[in-house]
Amino acid sequence: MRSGFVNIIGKPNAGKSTLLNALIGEKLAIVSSKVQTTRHRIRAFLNGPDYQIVFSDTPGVIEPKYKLHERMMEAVRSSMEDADVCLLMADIRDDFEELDAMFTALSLKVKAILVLNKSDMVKQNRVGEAIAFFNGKSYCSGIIPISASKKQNLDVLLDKIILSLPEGEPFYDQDELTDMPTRFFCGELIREKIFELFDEEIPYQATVMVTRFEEKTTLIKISADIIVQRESQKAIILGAGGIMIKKLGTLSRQSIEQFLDSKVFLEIFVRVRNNWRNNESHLKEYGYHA
Ligand SMILES: Nc1nc2c(ncn2[C@@H]2O[C@H](COP(=O)(O)OP(=O)(O)OP(=O)(O)O)[C@@H](O)[C@H]2O)c(=O)[nH]1
Ligand SMILES: [Mg+2]
Repeated sequence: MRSGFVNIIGKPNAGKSTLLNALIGEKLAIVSSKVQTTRHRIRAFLNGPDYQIVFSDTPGVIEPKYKLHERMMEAVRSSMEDADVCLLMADIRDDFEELDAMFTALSLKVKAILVLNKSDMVKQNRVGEAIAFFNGKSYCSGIIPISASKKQNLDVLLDKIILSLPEGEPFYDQDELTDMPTRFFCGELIREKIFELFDEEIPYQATVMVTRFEEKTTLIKISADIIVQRESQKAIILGAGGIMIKKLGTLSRQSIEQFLDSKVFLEIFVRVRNNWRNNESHLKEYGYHA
């Protein structure tokens, strides 16, 4: 039996969350075309006949600008500390020198597999160039080109991961998929719709907290707060005559219903908390623990 922690680390938007979902076969981590979508470390388990992999998706590595960013980078650091194997994830179109500088700066203490994602977007010779460039780098014990969204070459990646795992018994119950509470994922699905529906700064000024989760006989009742930093942002989320919040509510409810495989009654409130991204007690309240 092999088991261990495999943590996915890389720049924002590289496709880390898409990979987690593809490997697990469930949509657990939210995905968007915008950077800095993921804010928490998200653990998910993959069980095979003779292995258990505890994958962690993490926020993209950035230079922190405010306390929320610092929390996000703490999630990355904690993932680096308990990893048995790191998946260093890169968009294969990114600049190799820049990626190299970033991966070197991480000073990883464990084996890392370089995962070159979005290979579906480039010609074969780019893959060859990447392998030639990264081959022999000190942090790199293997290089695997994949497409997370097209699920290409994931079997090769998985085989390589399993071979790199230490021997040991499973850490978690084999019926479990994740150790995060269901209500967390419901909040995330609402946040994903905010990323989808609103441009510019709004997704970055907002967070979501599920305040009620009640399983009734025929449906699940969920209440959630969307927290923004200013009244003007609240007005944008509500939209003229409430048109945007209505749209957001419908889309969120549908995706939560799909996730929970149940009928859902969803109530959303928009609240303004000045500068919540820089306020310790607000961050804690909204689930961004130190
Ligand atoms: N063409 C292509 N697009 C991909 C692939 N994998 C992910 N994407 C897209 O890249 C974008 C970012 O994907 P995410 O999975 O959210 O990226 P991430 O690394 O988790 O991003 P952060 O959470 O912001 O750090 C989304 O629009 C995905 O659909 C891939 O293999 N090929
Ligand atoms: Mg992500």
